[in-house]
Amino acid sequence: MKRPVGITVYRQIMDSQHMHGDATGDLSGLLTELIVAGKIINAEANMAGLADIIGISGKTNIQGEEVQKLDEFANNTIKRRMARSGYICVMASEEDDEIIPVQEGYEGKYTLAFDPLDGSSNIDVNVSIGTIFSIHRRQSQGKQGVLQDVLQPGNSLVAAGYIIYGSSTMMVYSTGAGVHGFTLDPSVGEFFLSHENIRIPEKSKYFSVNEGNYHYWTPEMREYVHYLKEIDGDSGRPYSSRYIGTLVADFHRNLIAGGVFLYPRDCRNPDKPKGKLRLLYEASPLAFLVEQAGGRAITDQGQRILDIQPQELHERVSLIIGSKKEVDVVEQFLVRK
Ligand code: AHM
Ligand code: MG
Repeated sequence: MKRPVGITVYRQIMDSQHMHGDATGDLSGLLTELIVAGKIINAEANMAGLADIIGISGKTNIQGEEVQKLDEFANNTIKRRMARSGYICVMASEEDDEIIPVQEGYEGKYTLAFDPLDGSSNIDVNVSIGTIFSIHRRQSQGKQGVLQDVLQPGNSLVAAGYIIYGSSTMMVYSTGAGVHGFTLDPSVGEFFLSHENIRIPEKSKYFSVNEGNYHYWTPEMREYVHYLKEIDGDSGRPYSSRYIGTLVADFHRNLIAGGVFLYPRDCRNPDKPKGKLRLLYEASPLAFLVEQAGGRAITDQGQRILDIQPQELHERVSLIIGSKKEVDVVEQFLVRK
């Protein structure tokens, strides 16, 4: 049978490293470690449906332990691999309250923030899930990294991306020179370049939002979504709705097919309206990717996501992200007030 001949993700990473004369190879090494972690998580995700019948199949994991929940497994896999990689000085994960130190003697010059398994509510129902990551250069001088090293805005990201475990497994990343997508060929265990220099369509007719929250939104947001559903052939309305409930999957769909994803602030608590998604390892890396692909990402107050200076590790933010012209329209509704 014919095998795909193509550029592997490793080749692409090495090629972009060679374009930077001063590169030491650390970023390439870091991305390579993440890819290995992604492959391990992918293999486990493929077994997710078997977890409950593990007794029947007689399977235990490699340490002979009881099988862990998939999100815990993903978190532990990344932490263990990265703690001794030598490329990072500190980590932050959605699953850990505090920053995660690396092993002594292995401190490197980057930082890593990640959501080990985004879309956890979709794990048990066979819907796409994914790992999202953000890489910054360290700022502190000491041995171990500190909180300030991970509290950096998206505009100083060195690299960001995700691995999506779906109908096929893909890795999408950027080091600031375009966005590239690679598809895993499970028969050879290799990611091959399948989507070179991804450009998000400028316009589209799709929107992704949890409309169940409609009555908790601001009037501007309600007006906008109402507008999308009105009939107006000239502007292509009504738009079609697509909502998976896994940020990385909704984002990926819109990145390829065009569209706008919205998770506005929730006014259930009117004194302190908040977004749901996290800045450091959800909004910021995807904002970096979307801008690299020609799209936009803002808050529901019109601020560019990449310009937000994080104040805390698990800070939440509202997110409007996707095709440039679609985000422009949302912005017009927001500033109408
Ligand atoms: P998680 O990190 O616990 O999986 O939560 C984040 C997820 C996102 O992937 C998704 O966009 C959002 O929560 C869906 O939220 P809702 O169920 O409120 O629509
Ligand atoms: Mg998440």
